[in-house]
Amino acid sequence: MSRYLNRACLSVGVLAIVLSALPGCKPKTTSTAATGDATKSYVAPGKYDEFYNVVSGGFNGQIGVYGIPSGRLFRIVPVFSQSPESGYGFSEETKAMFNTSHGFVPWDDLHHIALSQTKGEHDGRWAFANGNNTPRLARVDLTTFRTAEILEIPNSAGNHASPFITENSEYVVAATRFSVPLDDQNGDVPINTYKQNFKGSISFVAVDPTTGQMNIAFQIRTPGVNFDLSRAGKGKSHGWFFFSCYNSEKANTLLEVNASAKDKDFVMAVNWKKAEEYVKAGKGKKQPVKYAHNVYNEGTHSATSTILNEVLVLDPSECPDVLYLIPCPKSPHGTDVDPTGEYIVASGKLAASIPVFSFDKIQKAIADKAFDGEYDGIPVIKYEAALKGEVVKPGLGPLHTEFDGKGNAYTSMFVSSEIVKWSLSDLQVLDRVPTYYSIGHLSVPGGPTAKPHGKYMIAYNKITKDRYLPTGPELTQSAQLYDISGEKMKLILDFPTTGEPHYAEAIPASMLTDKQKKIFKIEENAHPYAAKGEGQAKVERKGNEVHVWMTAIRSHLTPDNIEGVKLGDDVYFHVTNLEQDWDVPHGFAIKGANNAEILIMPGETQTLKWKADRVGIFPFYCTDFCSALHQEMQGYLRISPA
Ligand code: CUK
Ligand code: CUA
Repeated sequence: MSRYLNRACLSVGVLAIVLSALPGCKPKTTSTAATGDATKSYVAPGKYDEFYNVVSGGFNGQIGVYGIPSGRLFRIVPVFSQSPESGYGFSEETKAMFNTSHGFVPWDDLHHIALSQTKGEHDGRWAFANGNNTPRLARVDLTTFRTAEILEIPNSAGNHASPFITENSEYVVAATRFSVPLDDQNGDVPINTYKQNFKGSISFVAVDPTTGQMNIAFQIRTPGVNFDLSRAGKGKSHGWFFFSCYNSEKANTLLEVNASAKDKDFVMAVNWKKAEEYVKAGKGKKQPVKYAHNVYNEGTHSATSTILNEVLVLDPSECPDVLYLIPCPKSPHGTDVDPTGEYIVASGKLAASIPVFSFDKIQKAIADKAFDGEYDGIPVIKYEAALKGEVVKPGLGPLHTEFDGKGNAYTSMFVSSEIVKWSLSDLQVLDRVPTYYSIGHLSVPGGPTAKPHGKYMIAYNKITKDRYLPTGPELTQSAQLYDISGEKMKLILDFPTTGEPHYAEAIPASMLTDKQKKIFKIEENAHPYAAKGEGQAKVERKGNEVHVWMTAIRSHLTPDNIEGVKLGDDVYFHVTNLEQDWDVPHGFAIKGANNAEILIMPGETQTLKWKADRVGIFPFYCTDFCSALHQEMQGYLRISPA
């Protein structure tokens, strides 16, 4: 039981409450109370889903791509994890994606998705994702569903409050979950000197509007609180970010008694437009620090990794009017902004209340200096001065809120295992439905944008228990689909998911389907070892390296008899897929190589490296069924004594 809960990124304090709320944690008998018309999730054979659901995989480091309303899984996109299936992270071209300032790190904990936006609406270009452990950000290209870029985040110790995005994708943010001595401080300090030595930091990562490439525009150094989650303002609040922060006590051990000693933690409001002005005025200091920036190039079909050496840091004590704090009930988790940008919904997960702050009131409170003192030099806005009101009797353990664009909000309740629908205008609860069990995030298609699509809502639950055929102690994860088109929310489908989904976004299928048929033209292939026709296939020796320029086309690999390789040689199989039909990959594997396979998309070149460590004959073959003569796509490598 505790294993399941520890897995969720909810702090330990909530454990006690959950354990008491789920007596003995016995599975509830399956309820049909909220069940709606299951045919609404039915997508007939051969028909397309209405939405793509881009779902974080949590500890599997991947993104799952599902169809809504069917719940069918289409793709696993490896982001922060190697994929022996595609060769991502194993091929010579993609290994560099896992480079960091401290070496090769082929795993991370991926919690959140942010789809790119233009004018507050999805634009279908990129999906951003955070690496929670080794602080990193990734960008996935939605025309290929492949990871295009990974950026390491310096001055961070866990990139949880990330990658939330502004309404024109100007920035994604990356704020540190753990406060630590930052990179330019001496890190070798007693842990109990947290209060003096531990700091936080927020990175504003600029997104190139044409290429999507990320670069850290500036960082803001902050007091040593723990940043949990964030949302950008939109519409009237565009120019601001809102972060939930816990551990305002700055305790170095987060037993409940310490971390939640105070009644209130904070929402931090960050005026990033103002911060930009300070940057323009030359306020920031360049701090020497090392971090990796890895980019996959679609011309050379290869990733390159660059180690960057400095970052611009703003000190808030020299930049007034950028940071403000708003008190928020115990250990706020989610902080979400409604489609108009006026309401900021925070959730104190150890509380049974959902405070709704008003952007207009926050602005007025700042103008009137309606402050309740300072916290590390940052003005604390009076709770009542910022508050529109609290949702009346919402339930227990509020976490995350999404919106339907019709004036309603939907908040996940981890402890009471339900979703509560409430009205943004009068904060009255309108409906509630159970989830099975203990929901974390929820997702409404377009829910975090200015124009939600409504219609469906997906719950990503933290505890599976009795919902599916058990598969040993490791159960599948449990997502649930609700129809929210009417007044009452109705459960219409359970579907299993992989990894541990946290956040997800959904986007209308029509925005992406036509973009998928991208063809990498063979004549534009700029890979240094591309064989652009069978006539260019060859075997070339350079010292103890053997480079095989190989081509794959239905239905042969060329060359298919390779001799002259000696024991101890490094053999590079550079396989170019000559196909120009967009959906015909070939695969490549060789007997006994201590590597993976590679999958090569049409027009691309990928390289599998193998040190010849045994004398003999080694068959190789195409691993991906490609035609009636797929089985005939094979050949032999001969390794002779040195
Ligand atoms: S978190 Cu997992 S349930 Cu990491 Cu966004 Cu809230
Ligand atoms: Cu090529 Cu199978």
